[in-house]
Amino acid sequence: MADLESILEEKRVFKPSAEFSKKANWNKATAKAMRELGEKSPQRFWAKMAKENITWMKPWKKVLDWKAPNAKWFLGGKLNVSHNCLDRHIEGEGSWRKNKAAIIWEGEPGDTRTITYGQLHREVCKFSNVLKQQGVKKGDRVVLYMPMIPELAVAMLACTRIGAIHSIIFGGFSATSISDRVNDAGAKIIVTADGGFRRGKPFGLKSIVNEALESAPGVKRVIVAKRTAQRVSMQVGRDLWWDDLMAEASANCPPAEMDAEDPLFILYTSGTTGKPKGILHTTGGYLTQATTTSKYVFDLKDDDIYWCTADIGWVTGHSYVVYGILANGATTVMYEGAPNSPAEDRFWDIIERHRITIFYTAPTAIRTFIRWGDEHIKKHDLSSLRLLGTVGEPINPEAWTWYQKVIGGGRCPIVDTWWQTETGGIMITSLPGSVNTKPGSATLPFPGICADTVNEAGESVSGKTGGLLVIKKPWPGMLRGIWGDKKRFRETYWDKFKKQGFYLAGDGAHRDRQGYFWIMGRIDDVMNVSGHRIGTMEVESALVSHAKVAEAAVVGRPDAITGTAVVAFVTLKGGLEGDNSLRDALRKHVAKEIGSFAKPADIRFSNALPKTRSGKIMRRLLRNIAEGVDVVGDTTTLEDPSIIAKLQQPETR
Ligand code: 7RM
Repeated sequence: MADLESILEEKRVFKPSAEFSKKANWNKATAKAMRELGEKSPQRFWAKMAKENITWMKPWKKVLDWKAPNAKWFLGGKLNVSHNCLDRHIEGEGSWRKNKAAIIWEGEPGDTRTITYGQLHREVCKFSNVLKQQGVKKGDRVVLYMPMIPELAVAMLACTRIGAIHSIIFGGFSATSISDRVNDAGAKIIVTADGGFRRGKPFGLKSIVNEALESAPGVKRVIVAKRTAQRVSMQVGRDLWWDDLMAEASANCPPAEMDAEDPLFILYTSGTTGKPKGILHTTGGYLTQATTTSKYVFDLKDDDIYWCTADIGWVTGHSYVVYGILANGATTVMYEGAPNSPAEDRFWDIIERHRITIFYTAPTAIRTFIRWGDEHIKKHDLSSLRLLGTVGEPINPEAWTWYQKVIGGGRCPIVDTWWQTETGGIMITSLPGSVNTKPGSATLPFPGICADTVNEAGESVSGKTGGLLVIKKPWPGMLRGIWGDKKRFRETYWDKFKKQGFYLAGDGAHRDRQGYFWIMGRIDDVMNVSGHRIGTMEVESALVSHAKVAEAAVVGRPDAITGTAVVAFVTLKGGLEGDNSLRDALRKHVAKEIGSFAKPADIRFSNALPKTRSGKIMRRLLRNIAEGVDVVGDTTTLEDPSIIAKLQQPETR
């Protein structure tokens, strides 16, 4: 890697080494050819990828059917996701992978399991039969609420094997969040575990499911995997143990022949209202994009040991812990717990012991490692690493260069990957063997992806001011809708540029003279806290559901570690006074309603909020106040301008 230019940080350019380029799955010449093909004809590019990277039971008849906002990819094509992730690696040409590690799992207490492709196939077939026995049919929704244990991957793959639609709920979500999602999806079955381990302690999951099910009467079955051996209460006739069911299950379960456009999974994500959106993905297009991007962005080779630190409960875990990686026949590492358990060097210890070659994590984690200090890293041999990746939020150039130097030893290319739950797979990224990188830029669209920055009129813009990030042409992994809400799907993503048929990503970005993308963050009322999307409205609804709260306004404030910190302005019901114990109670309440990760860092009480005469809260002003900077811009529309000064007073803190 050569540091070509310096002085101005933004101007630094890092070139992939000749050696890396030569061996890369796409070298400079192929990458160039693929980029050209993708520009000339995205359909031809993706058809080529679908043919080369996916095993189809029946070929498709037509690549794309596009009537904005509805896309169908690979029409008439038949395939099965678990067949692509498992069967094709243990039979025929790929059969040598039967005894290759599919998953290397490490529990937080230090226990490890290595599961070969042959073993994973057998477990998945058995659990497919368990699901069938419990009455699960093609198209049924199965909710998975589990810790980071191999059973989660087994359950996902089993769903795909029989054509059931999984909806994974991250293990940090509360009972209320579970029942909302279960009811929205109309799920009749939940797969969970007794609990998991985090920071040296067991936490409960089944107990939270029990609470959730009081408000989700549609659920008739709960399957419980054993992880912590803590005592749990099981409801007779409804709840069954994973191990008991697996002991009886046959290991013979042929994969169902699924249509390319059959639903594959739903994943709930935050939007600008209090109600999360069930993002729907389908089979053929999603798998094509997840598999293709895994192969060329992470440059996956058969001898790689790849580790993505994301929880499977987020989209990154779906696409880049499980589907995209296993479809390539690669070895994926799964870690159950926290990065500082038992000590701050846990990740580096894992990398050293498992000889990890590719490491994919989030900027918020990188900033945390910087704060913890380099001494934890120096203790370990990280020379096995050859490629690094980031995802989830913009990475500041200082964190990027630290990552490049201290973790990558100056020798590993960094792929900064921009994408969303909605896009299914990576959209803007460097290709490690062919794209020069600049710290802080996600660089260029992946071949076959037509991304741009535009003004309000939908015209391309370049230069520092930037514009709205849009995707101008359909792509295979794109969401096919919001579960049960066609109107919201159109309104959220498509109405803004209806005439042009562009997808509105909800991010601002600018492009530099080389066409590199610099993502500037969300333009809507969605906060990005540690790479997790949380709607301001979601937190507000949670706060207002507390008996003492009259009104709440939530904004994000830049934070050195988490990217954004949640700041809540709260007005209390008649005559009540706010104090620290109420702050605590409200934080706990938000944790209960949504999950710990959504807890406000800062709660400020006030007897009024800044509103326009029409009653709209002026968040722009609250953002200034939360940041402790002067309130700038127009305040003439405020109903009561004296509120600003009151909110700035220290006693409201
Ligand atoms: C994969 C994921 C999506 C939002 C997205 C952005 C932000 C993600 C990057 C990024 C700058 C990146 N899905 N984002 N990756 N911003 N550079 N490389 O995170 O649905 O949970 O979030 O995350 O704002 O719109 S997500």
